[in-house]
Amino acid sequence: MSAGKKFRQALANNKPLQIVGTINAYTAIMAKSIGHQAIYLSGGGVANASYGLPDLGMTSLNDVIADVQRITSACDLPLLVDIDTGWGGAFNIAKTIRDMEKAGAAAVHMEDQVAQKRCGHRPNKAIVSTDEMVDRITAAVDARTDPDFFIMARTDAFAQEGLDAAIARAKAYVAAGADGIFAEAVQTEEHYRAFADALDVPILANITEFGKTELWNKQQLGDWGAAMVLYPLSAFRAMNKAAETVYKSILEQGDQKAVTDMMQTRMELYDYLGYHEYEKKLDDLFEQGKNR
Ligand code: PYR
Repeated sequence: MSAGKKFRQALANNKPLQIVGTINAYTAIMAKSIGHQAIYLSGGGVANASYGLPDLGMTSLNDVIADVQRITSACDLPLLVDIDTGWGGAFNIAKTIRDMEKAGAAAVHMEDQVAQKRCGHRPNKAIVSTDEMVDRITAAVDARTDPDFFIMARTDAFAQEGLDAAIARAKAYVAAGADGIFAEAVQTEEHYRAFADALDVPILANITEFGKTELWNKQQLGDWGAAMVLYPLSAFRAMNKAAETVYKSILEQGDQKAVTDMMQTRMELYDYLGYHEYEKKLDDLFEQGKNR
């Protein structure tokens, strides 16, 4: 089954589908093992975690593809990838879609911000015209080879243009072939319901912490018409806070005894990796070698 088909099945089977950010291959394995059905690679996350950069359009297709490949090699859950603005004009966007499919992504979201983009929950975003975004979507949809590869349009228009204009844009994006709509930085039940009522494609709610949206429960969001709930950087933020605490403790205390309770143990680490099966395989291979 193609990655795109898996994503569509997960969407059909979960109302709404929770999609958790997995900043690397190991956390993707953990998310699957815990029971999640779909995972996410955040553009901001790649910039921050893999390159030490802010989410300001400084990473490229190849930067993101490298992380996509690592994750899809290790985990077969359907992966939704943030492709920012698609990284260029029509031919660049076509290449982005083909490369994402080849790298094993199941779905992407592409936004209507200008190339010099910002985090969706920050002020002073600028967006391109509806026509320009429609051209981006047309190029993306035309380029996909797997008809199930899921192409989501993200609109950042709510912050600048308000609800009605954002919905009008979303309608134009769906008419151009978008399979779903990511309504960025909308805030209330009224907003979610308005998007869901106006459109007959799945709507994504981005429940990112410390942003413009409250941490609504998936049950509420599902009742309001959201088909997908995204937690783009939740685990990453927690990992960072834990790392900060550990680094400080080692410096201040001279050892790590005070923080071992908050650490994953060696065995827990190994269990997610199937470490012991790998080791047994190695032992078996050496045994066979000896007996030859
Ligand atoms: C990000 O995490 O980068 C999003 O765009 C949601």
